[in-house]
Amino acid sequence: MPPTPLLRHPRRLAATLLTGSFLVGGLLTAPTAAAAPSAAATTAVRVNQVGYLPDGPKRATVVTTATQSLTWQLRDASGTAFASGATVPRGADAPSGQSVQVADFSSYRGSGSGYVLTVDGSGSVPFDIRANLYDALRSDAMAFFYHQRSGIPIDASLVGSAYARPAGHLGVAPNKGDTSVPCQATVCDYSRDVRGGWYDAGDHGKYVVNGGISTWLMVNSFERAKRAGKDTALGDSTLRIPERDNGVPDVLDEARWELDFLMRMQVPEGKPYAGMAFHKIHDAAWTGMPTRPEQDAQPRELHRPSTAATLNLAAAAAQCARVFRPYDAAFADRCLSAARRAWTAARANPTLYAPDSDSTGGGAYGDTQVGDEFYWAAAELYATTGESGYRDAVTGSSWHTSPTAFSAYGFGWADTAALGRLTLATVPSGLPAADRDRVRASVTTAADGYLSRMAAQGYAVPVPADGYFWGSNGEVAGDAIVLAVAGELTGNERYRTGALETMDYLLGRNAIGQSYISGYGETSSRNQHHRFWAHQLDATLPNPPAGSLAGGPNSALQDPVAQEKLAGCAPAACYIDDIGSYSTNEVAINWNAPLAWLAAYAAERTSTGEPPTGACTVTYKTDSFWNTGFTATVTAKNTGPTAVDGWQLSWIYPAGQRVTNAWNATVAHNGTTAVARNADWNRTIEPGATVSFGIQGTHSGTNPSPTAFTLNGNACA
Ligand code: 9MR
Repeated sequence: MPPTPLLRHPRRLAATLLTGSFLVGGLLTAPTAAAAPSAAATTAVRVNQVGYLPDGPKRATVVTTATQSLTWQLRDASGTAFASGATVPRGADAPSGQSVQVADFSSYRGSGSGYVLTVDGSGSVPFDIRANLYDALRSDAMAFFYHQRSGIPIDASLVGSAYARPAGHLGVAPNKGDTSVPCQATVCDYSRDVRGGWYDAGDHGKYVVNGGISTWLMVNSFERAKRAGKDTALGDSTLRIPERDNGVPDVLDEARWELDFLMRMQVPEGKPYAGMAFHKIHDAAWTGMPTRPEQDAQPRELHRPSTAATLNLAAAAAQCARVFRPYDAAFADRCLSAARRAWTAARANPTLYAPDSDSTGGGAYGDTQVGDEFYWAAAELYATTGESGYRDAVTGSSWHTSPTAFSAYGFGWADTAALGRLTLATVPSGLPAADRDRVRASVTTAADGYLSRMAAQGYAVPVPADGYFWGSNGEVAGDAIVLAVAGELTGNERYRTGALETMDYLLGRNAIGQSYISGYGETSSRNQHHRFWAHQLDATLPNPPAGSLAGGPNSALQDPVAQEKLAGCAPAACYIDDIGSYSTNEVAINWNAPLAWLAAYAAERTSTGEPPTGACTVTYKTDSFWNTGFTATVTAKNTGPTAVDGWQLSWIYPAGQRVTNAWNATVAHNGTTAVARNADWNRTIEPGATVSFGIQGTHSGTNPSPTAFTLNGNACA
C-alpha cells in the first residue's frame, strides 16, 4: 500500500528570512526615500476597483465600527443615486483584523462607468459595470510571459519602447549564458544549451518545477476554453507576441517558449541520470537590484537533477502532447517522447530531492515529498496516451483518493496533486465512470470548501486566516480555478460567482484597498520586486507592465522591508508596494499564470450554462395615478425549468417611489429597492406559472415604472 499523503504546506515552510540571498547588490543601499509609503486605503468602502460584470456578483466590503446595518447607495458619475440597500454587518474579520459590513448590489444589472458606492458618507473609488471588463486583463496577464522571456529581444513594436530590451542570456558579454551552461562542480562535467524560457520572477533564474506548473496552467487555460467552445479568444493573433499569425493559438505559442526550454533541461542520453531534468539554472550569486537581463555578468550554473523537476517536465510535456497535436503533430511527438523519458527516469530515481538549502544566487524550490508529482505526471500521461501502465500509476497512488489533494491552502509548485485531479475530472479518459465521478466530486467538494470560507469572511477570500504565505495571491487565483472547473462540471452558477469574487479581492476588495495587478484600479501595485521593471530604484527603468500580479500579503514577513514596515500586521494586511519587499511584492510566473487563466475565464461572456432556475419575466402595470400616489399590479412568470418555492421579487424605483401597502404579497423597502415576498397561499410558482400582486405607493411628482426585476437573485428578462 502506498503511504497516506501527509497534509502539508511546503510552500509555507520557508519561514526564515532569506538573508544573504536577495539582499546583495544595490538593494540594501537603495535610498530609503525611494521606498513607497505603506499602501494606505483611501476609503473605507472596498470594491473591485476596475468594476463588475453586469451579470456577475457585485459585492463590496465596508470597514466600519458601526454595528447596525448601514444604507448603501449606488451613484452614477453625476452623483445621482439610483439604487440603494442595506449592508449586512459581519463584525470582526480575523484575517484583516477589521470590523466589516458587506454591501450587495448584485441585482443591479445596468452598465456604464464612473459608478461610486457610498456608505455612511464614504465613497468607494469609481468603477465600471460592463461586459468587456476583463478583455484587456486577459491579454495583459498573458503578455506578462512575453515580457519575461529569456533569450529573445523584447520588441518595442509589441510592448512599447519603455519595455523593449535586448535579448538576455544568449552568451553575449557581459552575459555568460545560457547557450553553454556548465553544471555546478560535482553535478556533471559537461555544458548544456538551456537558452530560452521565462525568467522566473524578479530574478533571472529559471526553475523547472515552477516553469512546469506555469506552463501547465497556460496550456490548461486553452484546453478549458476549448472545451467551452470559447478558445477563439485565445487563438492566433490574440496576443502581442512575435509568433502571432502563424496558425497556432497564441497562448500555445507562448507556452511553447517555455516547453522548449524545459525539454532542454533534460539530461541527454548517455549521461548519468539520463532523462532526468536539472532542477534549475541560475546565477552563481545573487545579482543586485536593479540588473537588466542583458547586463547580468554572473556565471550561470546548472544544479543537480531532481525527481520533482523531472516529474513536472513529464506532466507539462504530456499535456503538451495532447493539446498541441491538432496544431503541430511533430512538436506533440517531441513532447510525448520527453514526457515518457522523464517518467521512466523519475521512476528509476524516485528520491532525488532538491534541498531547501540550495538558495545561493537563486531560489531553492526544495521539495522532499514527490508522491503528488508522480500522481500529476501519471494523470497527464494517462489522459494523453490511455496506456494501462500510466493508469495503474494513477489508481495505485494514494493521492488518487486522498482528501488532501485539494488542500485549504490551494495548489502550487510543491503541491501538484490537484492538477492531476483537474485533468482526470475534465479530460475524457478510460477511468471507470464511478472513479471519474468520484474525482469530479472531489473537485466540487474542494470548491464548496472555498465557497464556505469565502462566505465566512468579510472579504470573501478562499484562503484561511493562516494561509497568507509567500505568493498568497497566486494561491487565491489557483483556488478560483478550482471554483471555475467545479462550475464547468456541475453547471452551477454559484461556482462562477465565487471565481469572479476572487477577482474582486485581487483588484481591491481587500483589507488594504489595494489592487495587486499593475495598471488595473485606482491604487494598483507599481513597485513589484523586479530587476528590470525597477523604476522605484532607477527612474530610467519602467514600472511593471499592466497585468503584473504582486505576490500579495505574506504574514511571515520574510524580507527586511516587510519586517521593518509591516510589523504587527494582520495576515491579510501584510503587504507593501515596495521593490525591496520580495516576500510580499515580487512578480512570478506561477502567480501570473493562474491570473491569466482566471482573466480569460472571467472575460468569457457567458455563465457556466446552469439552467436559470429563477428565470422570469415581469410586467408592472400602473392601474391608477394621482398627485401623490399610485396603485399597480405586478405579475411575475417563472420561465425556468423548476418550481420557485418561496419567492422574493425585487426592483429598483427610478424616482424614489415607495410602496406603502400591498395585497397578495408583503413588500418592504431597502432604500430605493422594493422587495416583495410571497404570501402564505402563493409561495410556489410552478414552471410556466405566474403570480400577481397589487401595490399602493407614494411618489413625488413623477412615477416612472421600474424596469429591472430580480426573482430570487436572478435577473428577469
Ligand atoms: O514562490 C516561492 C515561495 O513559495 C517560497 O516560499 C520562496 C522562498 O523559498 O520562494 C518563492 O519563489 C521565489 C524563488 O525562490 C526565486 N524567484 C522568485 C520567486 C518568487 O518570490
